[in-house]
Amino acid sequence: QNVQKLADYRPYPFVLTATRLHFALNPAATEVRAALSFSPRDADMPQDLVLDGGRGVELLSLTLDGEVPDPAHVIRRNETLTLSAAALPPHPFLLETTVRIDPSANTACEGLYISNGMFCTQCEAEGFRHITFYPDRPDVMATFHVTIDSDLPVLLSNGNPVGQSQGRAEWHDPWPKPSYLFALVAGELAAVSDSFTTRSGRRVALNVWVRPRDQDRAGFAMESLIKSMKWDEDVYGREYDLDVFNIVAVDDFNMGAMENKGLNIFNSKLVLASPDTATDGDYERIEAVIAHEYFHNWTGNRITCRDWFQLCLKEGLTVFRDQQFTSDMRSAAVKRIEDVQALRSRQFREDQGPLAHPPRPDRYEEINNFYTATVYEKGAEVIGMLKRLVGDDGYRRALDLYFDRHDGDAATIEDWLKVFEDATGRDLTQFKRWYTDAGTPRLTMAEDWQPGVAGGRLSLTFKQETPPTPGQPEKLPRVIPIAVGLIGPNGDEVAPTQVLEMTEASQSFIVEGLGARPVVSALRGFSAPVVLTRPMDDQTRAFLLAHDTDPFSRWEAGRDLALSALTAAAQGLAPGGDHVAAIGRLIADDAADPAFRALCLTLPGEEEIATRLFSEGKVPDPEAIHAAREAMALRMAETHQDLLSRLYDGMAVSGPYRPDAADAARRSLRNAVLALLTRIDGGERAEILFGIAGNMTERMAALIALLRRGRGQAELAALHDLFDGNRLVMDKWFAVQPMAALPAQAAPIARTLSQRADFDWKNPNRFRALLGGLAANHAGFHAADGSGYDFTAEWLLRMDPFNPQIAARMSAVFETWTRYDAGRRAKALAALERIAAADGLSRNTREMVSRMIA
Ligand code: BAL
Ligand code: ZN
Repeated sequence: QNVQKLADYRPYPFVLTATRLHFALNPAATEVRAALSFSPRDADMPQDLVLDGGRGVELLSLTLDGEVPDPAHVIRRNETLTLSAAALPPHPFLLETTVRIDPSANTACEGLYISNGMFCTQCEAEGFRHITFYPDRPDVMATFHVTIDSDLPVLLSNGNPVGQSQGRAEWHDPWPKPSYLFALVAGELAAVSDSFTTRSGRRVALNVWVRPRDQDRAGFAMESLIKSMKWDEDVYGREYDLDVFNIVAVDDFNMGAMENKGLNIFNSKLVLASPDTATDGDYERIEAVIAHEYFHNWTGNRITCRDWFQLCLKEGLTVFRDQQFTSDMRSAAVKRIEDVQALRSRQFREDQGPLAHPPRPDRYEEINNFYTATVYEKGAEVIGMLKRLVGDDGYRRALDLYFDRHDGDAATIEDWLKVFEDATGRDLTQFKRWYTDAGTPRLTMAEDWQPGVAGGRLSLTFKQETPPTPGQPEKLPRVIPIAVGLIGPNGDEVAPTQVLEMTEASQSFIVEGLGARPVVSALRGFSAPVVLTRPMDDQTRAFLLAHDTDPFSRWEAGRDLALSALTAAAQGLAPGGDHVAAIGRLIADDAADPAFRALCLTLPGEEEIATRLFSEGKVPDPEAIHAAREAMALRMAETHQDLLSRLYDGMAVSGPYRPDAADAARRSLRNAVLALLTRIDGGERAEILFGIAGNMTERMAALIALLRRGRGQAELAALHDLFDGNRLVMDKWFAVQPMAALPAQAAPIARTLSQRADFDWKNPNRFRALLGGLAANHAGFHAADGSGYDFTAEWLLRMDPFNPQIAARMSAVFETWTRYDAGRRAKALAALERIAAADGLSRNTREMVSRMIA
C-alpha cells in the first residue's frame, strides 16, 4: 500500500528555476536530454535530491555541473532516482541526464506515447515521470525550453516558438509551470488557423491541429476558442499571455482534454464536429470543454495546485467558470437544470456509495482515481454557494484578489478561502466543511402557518443531517444557503427570492404579514447540493410546476411529480397524483422555451428512480423500475397523442443545420416528443426521420427511439455503411446498441459487439463506448443473471494491464452494487472479487475495487 496523505505535505527541498529538454524522437527509442537548474532551499540543511522516474525510463548518463558523480551517490529504485546529499553542492547546480524511453510501447497513454502515428503527451497527474527523471509534483515550477528533433512536419511544445528549421523546432515557455502542464506533439497535422487580439493589444496566433482529412470539422472548435478568450476578458478580466495558442486533437486519449500551457491536447471527440457526424449535445460539449481548458490558463496554470489533494482548487473553479460561460452563451435556466441532473446522477451517486470522498480528499493511493464528479462538479457547486453567500460583488472582489495575490503560486484551498475572507470580511471556518467532509446533506423543511398571528406568519424550520461516509462516521452541520420564494394562492409571487443562511443542525426562519398562506418555493436554482425533503402533495407540486417563477424549481416540481408516481409504480403501488395531466399543460404552453419543455417532458431515468428509492430506504428492483417508466411513457403518449403530434410537426427546424441554442432547443423538444410517439405509431415517424435527417442529432434520436422499441436494425446497418471509416460516429454506433437495447438483450448485444474486428478496445473512446453504453442501460447492466456484471468484469481485467487508468475509472460502474437485492449483490461481489484476485492488478484498479468491497 502506498497511501499519500495531505498531512504529510512538505515543500520540495530544492528550487528548480529552469528546465531545458531536448527530444530526439523515435517511436521505439526516443532520447530525452534534461538540464535542470536547481538550488538548495536551505544550504545549511543538506538533503537528498529525489527525482521521480517511471520503470520505463532508462538512464543513459547523468552529470552534476558537468561531472559524473560517484555512482555510490546515485540510487535508482523502482520509481525514483536519488542523488544523496553528500554528492550535492551547497549552491546552485546543474543536473543533466540523458534517458531513453519507448513511446511505441506506452499503451497507458501517460507520458509520451503514439496515437495513429502522432507523438503526443499526457502528463497530468503524474505522466511526466515516464518521460524523464524529474520532481514530478505540482509545487515545483520552472520555465521550460524545449528542442524537438524529428522528421515529422509539425513539432509543438508549450510557450512561444523560438526556432524552426528542417527537422528541428525550439519552444520557450516563459511562465514557470509544473511538469504536469508540459506537452509535446509531433505529427502530420493540418491546422485551422485564426487570431485573437487581446484587450491590451497582444495578437495571438490560434491553431486547431487535426489530421489533414479532419480539417473541415475543426471550425466550431476555433469559434468556441475565440468566444472563450473574449468571455474571460469580459467577465473575469483575464487575458491570454503568450503569442500562440495551439489545440491538438488526438484519437487515443484517457481524458476529455488537457490544459497544457499554450498547447491544449484534446480527445478528438471534443474537437471534431460537423452536422452529419456530431449531435447538438456534442457541439455544446465541445464549446464547454474548449472553454474549460482555455480558462485553466488562469485557474490552473498561472495559479496551480500545491499538491494533488488540492485538485478541486483548479477543477471546481474551472468547471464553475465553464458553467457560467455556457449559461451566457445559451439558456441559463436549461444549463442549470442540466448541471443539476448531471450532479445528481453522478455525484450524489458517488456520495451515496463506497467511493464517497470530500472535494478535497486527505488521502489517496492513486490520484488518477480522484478525477471525479465530487472533485469537479461538487467542487463547482461549492463555489456557486460561496458566490451566493458573498454576492456577485463580493465574488468579483475575491476573485480579483485571488489572481493578484496568487499569480505564479501553487496554492491551497486554505489560500482560496482566505481571499474570500479578506475580500468580504466573512468567516469561512464552518463553510470549509464543504471541502473536507464527504456526503450529501439531507435537508428537511417543515412549515408552520399561523393565519391569526402578525398578519399571517409562516415559520419554515429546516433540519440538516449528513449520512456517514467511508472514514467519516460523524458529520457536523454545514453552512447551507437556501434560496426561498413565496407564491400566493392566485399564482403570483408574494416574496421574491431570498437566501436564508442555515448554519445550525436545526433552524427556523419566519416571514410575517403574508395575509393568505403562500406556497413555498424552496432551494431555488438548486442553491445548495443537498437532498431536500418536505411534505408536499402532488397538487402543490402541480401548482409550482404551473406558477413558480424560478425555472429550476418549476422543473423540479414536475420532476418530483414524476418521481413520486414512478417510485410508487416501481413498488407495485398505485401511482398517485397526476403527473401526466400536469405535463400536458406545460407542453401545451407555446410561450415556454422549447428546451425547457423538452426537459420537463423527459421522464427521470431508471438510475435516478433507483437512487430516489434507495435514498428512501427501499431496495430498487431494476426490472420493476424499467416497467414502471415504460408504462408511464406509454400513458403520456396515449393521453397527449394529438398535442404531441402537433408539436412534432410544428417544431421541425427548417434551413441549414445550425448548432445554436435556439435550433438545438427545437430539436430537443421534437426529439423528446418523438421518443414518446414512437411508442404508439409503430416507429413510422422515427423511420422517416432517420431517412431524411440531414444531421446526426435527429438521426441518433430516431435510431434510439427505434432501438428502445426493439426495432432499428436496418437503420443501424445504414449508419454503419455510411460512417464505417469515422471513428467518432462508430463509437456512437457501439454505444447506442447496448444503451438502448431492451434490458434482457443489453449484455448479450454488448458481448456480440465485443467480438467484432472493429471493436478496437485499446482505443479508450471505443472501450468506454461499449462498456459505458451497457452501464447506461440500468436494467441491462443490473440483469438478475449477473451477465452485465460478468461481461464488464471480463473487460476490465483485459484492459487493466494495458491501460490502468481507463480500467479503474470504468470500474466505478459497480459503485452502486450494495443498493440491490441479495441475488444481485452476490453476483456483483463475485465479479469484483474476481477482479481483486487478478495477478498483477494495477494500483489504480486495486484501489477502486478494494474501496468498493471494503
Ligand atoms: N486537468 C485535466 C483535464 C481537465 O479537467 O481539464
Ligand atoms: Zn479541468
